[in-house]
Amino acid sequence: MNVEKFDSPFSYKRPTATVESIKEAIVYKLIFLIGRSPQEASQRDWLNATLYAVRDLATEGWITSARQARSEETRRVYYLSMEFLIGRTLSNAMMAEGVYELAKKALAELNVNLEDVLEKEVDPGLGNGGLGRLAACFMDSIATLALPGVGYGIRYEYGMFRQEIEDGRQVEKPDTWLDKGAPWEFIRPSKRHTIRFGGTIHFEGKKCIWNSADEVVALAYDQVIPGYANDSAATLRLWGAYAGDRFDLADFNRGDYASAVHDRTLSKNISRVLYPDDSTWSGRELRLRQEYFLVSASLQDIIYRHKRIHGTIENLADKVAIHLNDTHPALAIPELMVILIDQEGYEWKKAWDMTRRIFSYTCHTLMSEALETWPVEMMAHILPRHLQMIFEINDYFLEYVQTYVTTDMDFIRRVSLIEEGDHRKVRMGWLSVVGSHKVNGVAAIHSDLMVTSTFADFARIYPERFTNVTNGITPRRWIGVANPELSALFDKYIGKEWRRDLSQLTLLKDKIQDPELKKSVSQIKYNNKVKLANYIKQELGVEVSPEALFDVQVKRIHEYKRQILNLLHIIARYNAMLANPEKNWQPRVFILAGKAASAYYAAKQTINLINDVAKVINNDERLQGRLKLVFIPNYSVSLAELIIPAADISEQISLAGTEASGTSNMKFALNGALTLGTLDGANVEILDNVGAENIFIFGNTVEQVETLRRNGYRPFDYYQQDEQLRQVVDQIISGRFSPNDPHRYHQLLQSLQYHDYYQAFADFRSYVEAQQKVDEKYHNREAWVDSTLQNIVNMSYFSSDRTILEYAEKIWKIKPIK
Ligand code: 26W
Repeated sequence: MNVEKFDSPFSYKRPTATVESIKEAIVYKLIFLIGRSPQEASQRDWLNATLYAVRDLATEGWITSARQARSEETRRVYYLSMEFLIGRTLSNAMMAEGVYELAKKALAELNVNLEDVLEKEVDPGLGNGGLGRLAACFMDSIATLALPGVGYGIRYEYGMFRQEIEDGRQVEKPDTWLDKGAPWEFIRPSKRHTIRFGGTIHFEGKKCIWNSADEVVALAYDQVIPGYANDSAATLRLWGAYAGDRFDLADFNRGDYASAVHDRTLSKNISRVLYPDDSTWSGRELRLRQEYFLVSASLQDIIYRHKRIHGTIENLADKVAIHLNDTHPALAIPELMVILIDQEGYEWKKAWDMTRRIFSYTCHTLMSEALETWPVEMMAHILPRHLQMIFEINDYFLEYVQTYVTTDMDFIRRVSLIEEGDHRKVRMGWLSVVGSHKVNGVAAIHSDLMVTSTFADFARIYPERFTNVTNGITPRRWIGVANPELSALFDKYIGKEWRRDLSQLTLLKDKIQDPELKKSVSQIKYNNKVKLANYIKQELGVEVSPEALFDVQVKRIHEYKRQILNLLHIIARYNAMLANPEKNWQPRVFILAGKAASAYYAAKQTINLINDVAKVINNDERLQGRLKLVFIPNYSVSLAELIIPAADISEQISLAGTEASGTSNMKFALNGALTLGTLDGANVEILDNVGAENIFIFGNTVEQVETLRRNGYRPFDYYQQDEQLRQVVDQIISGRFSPNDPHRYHQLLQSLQYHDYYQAFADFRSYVEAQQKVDEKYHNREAWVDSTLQNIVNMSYFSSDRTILEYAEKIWKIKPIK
């Protein structure tokens, strides 16, 4: 961009990208912002100084692109999400600004090693899993495509817990990510909004008056999301609960110190933790308050900004698209209605038309039990006006259904926004569908199943509303940052454009038989395995050989993802190796990582079992090191960046019909791992893209799963008929892996044997057979590397740039900033 950056008549020192100026900038930041001399600076000081210097480079483009977007008065998207798993920012930002090598040299001249410094950066865990990481990939693509978009989320003081393993068991420790400061953020003291809760409502004529009972202030913390090499950036605005005005000086002066800060503590609790424990009423109430906190602050912000640009909200629906990342921010729908009607004086029907034009919603699950509901009683207490509005929306909607669709009372009961019963509940999924003009699933199979299962009734009412947008991942982070050697190889063969346009990977197809290329690809995989092996040795004291096949399953621990199926096979393999030690066994390292929700007993037991089995296997000398099992604690974005590029096999073994999409499956394949998976989520599309010879598919299909369920799934039959399976199950039950506590896994195994909803035993045989095929293929290393390359070159479709362009065109109707 060569235009004048700031047209007003003032001058300032523009940061430039040369080794000398970066070096100067870093030292300047170190001395004047951090207050340290280069002689005394710690690694963290250098990290922060570098971060500030690089942030400067991104900031100018950020300010100018924001100004440009305002001046164009174009339609914008606001992405509302309770989770953003951004990961570390510095490497990615240096690459976006094109200064990675320069900064490395600059630091080297200061006797500082960039890689060491990068390891010091905290990785904020402001999310759980796929949904949060997807939001982060989307922000990266929005910035890189220069689309007018803002992400809104919550600045949790404690993110996802830090997972420690003690005696094989998960222990949750607070994640104090803010202790080290948050150099990447800009606090916006002037951007604050008051969020109201509780109280009562009454009507004055037709007008509803809400007298709230308490208030919390939301304060904005902005983060620049630099676009890749485009001098542009997007904004991620996170809200923190602010309690500055909640300090009671009178109490304090009286010596009542506890009362003086009591209110402060209460209001700050709102943004204290991600996922308050949902096993208690007060924990769930806090979560509801958080969701409203995000929604109310963001909508006030959106409307304030809109009025400042346009001077009216008459054209709000033309200029604003608001996207709901799952149902968590669904309160935005009644919130906008309340603003339009109670504050702006709009007539109901007109407000509703505007609302529906503005909102769109992505569903990230198929399991109906995962769809959020809120007790009517709780909502009445915390958000009485919104509950009233939801009733009004429901009346309007049900009347429409009765007039135009059906008068079948059963149907009406099913689609009502209120679930009837002793404890009435508000159905947030239904509210999101009714209040949006588009609803999408996140992979082809998921979107198909949505309209035939969870949302079948709604697909009948609004067939044109449902659509698919298959998830994607950003190549900047998942190759650029995570796999520098593979990036350099791509650069050498096809140039640098793949970072901005992943379809460039198809250029590699012509070169796929080049022996030099094949050699490099397998050498790079090996090098990445060495790095991971070193980490495992250092952190866990377990020796693993990079010559072995690395078989990896990293994701939240959940029954539907079936880590237990993985484990059943590992034990079966262990038994087979002991029974036949002379056989030419393919050495394997099984690697698992992931967190279990703190109140999820079965998931925590699974972690315990993995570690118990690991202890036995890793210490059994009869195996001669040919089988290893490691559980890497505290899975996070930065660990994913280390683990994924080192994988040979990517385990995607959820029960068909349960994993909405999965996104790590895409990251693995793009980094050259072969998928071992069921026909579930995005695995199906990965199969379509890479071809059946380059993927290992096993297990029952969605149809077979349903048939089995309909006819009564009897896991015990599989147990009886499959000798290998029976041996494994008997061993676990008899305490083979937990000799000091032989009954430890009774309950876990009982449910697998008698009423496993996720049908692990049913897929066991076909999984074991697929694993044998993996061994055979790995034996022929040539063929393996060919398949690796086929995976890499066929991943273009899974770029989040493609995903975001689909959202922009089909759903948000937005265009890039000029
Ligand atoms: C109601 C509370 C709640 C909050 C978060 C329930 C469930 C969640 C999950 C952690 C949401 C999640 O991460 N879903 C994942 O979203 C990814 C992005 O679309 C998909 O690829 C995964 O299949 C899906 O599990």
